[in-house]
Amino acid sequence: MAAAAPGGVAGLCRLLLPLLAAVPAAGGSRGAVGGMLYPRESPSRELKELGGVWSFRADFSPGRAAGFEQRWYRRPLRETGPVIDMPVPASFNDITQDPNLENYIGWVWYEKEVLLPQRWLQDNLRVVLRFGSAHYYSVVWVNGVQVVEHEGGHLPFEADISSIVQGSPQIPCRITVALNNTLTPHTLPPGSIEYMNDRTRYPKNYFVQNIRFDFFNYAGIHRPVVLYTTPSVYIDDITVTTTSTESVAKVQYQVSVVGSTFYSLSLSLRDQEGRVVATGDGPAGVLKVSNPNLWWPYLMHENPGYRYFLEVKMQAQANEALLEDVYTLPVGIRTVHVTSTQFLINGKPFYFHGVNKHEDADIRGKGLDWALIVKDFNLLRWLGANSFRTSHYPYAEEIMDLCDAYGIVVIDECPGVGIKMPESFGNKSLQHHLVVMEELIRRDKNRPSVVMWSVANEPAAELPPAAYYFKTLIAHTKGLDPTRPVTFVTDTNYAVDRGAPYVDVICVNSYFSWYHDPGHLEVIPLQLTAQFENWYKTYQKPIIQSEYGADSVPGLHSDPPLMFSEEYQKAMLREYHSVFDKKRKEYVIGELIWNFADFMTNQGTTRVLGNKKGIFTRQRQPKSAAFVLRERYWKIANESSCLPPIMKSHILFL
Ligand code: GCB
Repeated sequence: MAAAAPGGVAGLCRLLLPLLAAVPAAGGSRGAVGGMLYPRESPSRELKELGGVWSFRADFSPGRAAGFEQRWYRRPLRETGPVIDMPVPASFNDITQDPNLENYIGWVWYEKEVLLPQRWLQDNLRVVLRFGSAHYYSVVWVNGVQVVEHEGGHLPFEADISSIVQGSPQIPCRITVALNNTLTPHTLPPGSIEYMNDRTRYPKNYFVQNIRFDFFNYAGIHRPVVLYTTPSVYIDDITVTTTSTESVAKVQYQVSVVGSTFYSLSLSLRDQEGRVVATGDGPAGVLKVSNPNLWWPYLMHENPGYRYFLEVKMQAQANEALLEDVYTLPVGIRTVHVTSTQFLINGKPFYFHGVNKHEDADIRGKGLDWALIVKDFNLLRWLGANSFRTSHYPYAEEIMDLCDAYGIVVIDECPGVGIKMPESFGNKSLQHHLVVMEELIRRDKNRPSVVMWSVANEPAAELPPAAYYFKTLIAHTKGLDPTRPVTFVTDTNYAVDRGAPYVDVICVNSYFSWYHDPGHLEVIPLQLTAQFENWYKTYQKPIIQSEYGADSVPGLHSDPPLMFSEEYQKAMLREYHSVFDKKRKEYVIGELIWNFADFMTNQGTTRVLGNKKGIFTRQRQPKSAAFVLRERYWKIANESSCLPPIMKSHILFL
């Protein structure tokens, strides 16, 4: 951040912190209230997408407070000053040529005017405004009335706006969003503002945003914004868990309804041919499916990602009208178990051969982009990858849907990345972290692709408060979802890691021959073997190599291999792989390359227009390492799966 902001950090924090503390309406530490079902059309629900061009203004005023002081939300944004066009969804940083906007810190304002269909304005109908995500702290008004605020940049939030739009049917519905990307020691991820007071070196009121994570802190409305309707009595949440033997599966369900206590519920589970395979009624029960088609990971079965469809129908009497709500949830039947040496999906050993990703691309930053999403899934399948970790924050629901559908297994990570400062282990941070896990599990609990929660990446787990912090956080996560294992990803030495006792699977990152002993590929076998043996001897838990990698600048060649060349990246892979091949016969249950694609970071002396550890470039072209990995992943898949050869060749030509 290079902008001088009179009022600087004090002004920003005065503005941000009172807002975080004062209104516990949605964010803060109040806990996740109600359901957060993905908005889907149904006979009783309509949906209107609000993507496109929105009006936008960054508040460059001293202290960044003009928008609140002048109440920009009360009038159309164009009436309170100049506006520019801003795409939604997208990060705002890379859209213009203005370096001040690229590196902006503080409040930005978005606005969209929408016309609602007349039929949405009747009684007994609920109109909901939903954001897939907006980074980092959001305050939302409709027609000048505040409807929701939310802390956290990667999870959805919504507001019932019926009373506002139904009270003023003449005017278009004006949606105003104020968004603040400031990170503090208590946000997730954490950060801090540093105010540079040395007037001989910095201008007045100069400050920088410090972060301890390695990706650009893109900000904006990153995921779809939609308006959707439900009846005023509606299905608020559905929770499904599954168990199975070979011949019969049990789908346990729980449905919550809001708006009335007098309602009836009927459920039917259909297979992919549309045949009803089980029915039920009431808010909780068990559906039995004989000869179930299980949900299998990609390359583990010829029909991966099999999903049934659970249609939930609610009927209620309200104001002398019969209201009906229908919601259909995809359901995958599968089980997950962890032993001291294995990760079992449907009782069979599963080996994670996959990647770590980022939501990141040219121009759009972290904004959802369908072309990129589908391209990435094609590359994953081309590679023979069966899994990824959502490093280092929850990914879009649209991405998770495709993981469910294609059978790509997910380690679902929350934004607990860069937790390094002692104050980020305090009660305030912990309370917020608990809420984030509630929001994440509420969103993703029904996804068969999600097989494990990751509560953090590379925290300072050696610090004394880390013990209580992770004990509490992991216990809370298990309480919310007893069906999935929990981990966090560590780079702390096995002997001093205070969080590791509480995880089910050890996920360890290491960069031998890169950050340690740079240039010395020959140390890898010894150091990596010792790493695995030390962790296993200490904990007797299965281990995933959750990161390993080397930067390579595409087109840079060197033989013998030197750092940053494509050859070095390949050679590093081969050294790691030879150790994985020995240890996967014992207790190593996975390998996830860092990283799937090059991605943007803050500027620094070790970053060349971002992090270059991708096996694909940022534009998704393969580097040499991608071919090495592809050969390996297909070999592992062929050894361990029972796919018919025709299926394999079909997939190869995706
Ligand atoms: C890590 C981090 C990841 C970084 C990577 C690197 O350990 O978990 O976020 O990008 O190393 O390339 O430095």
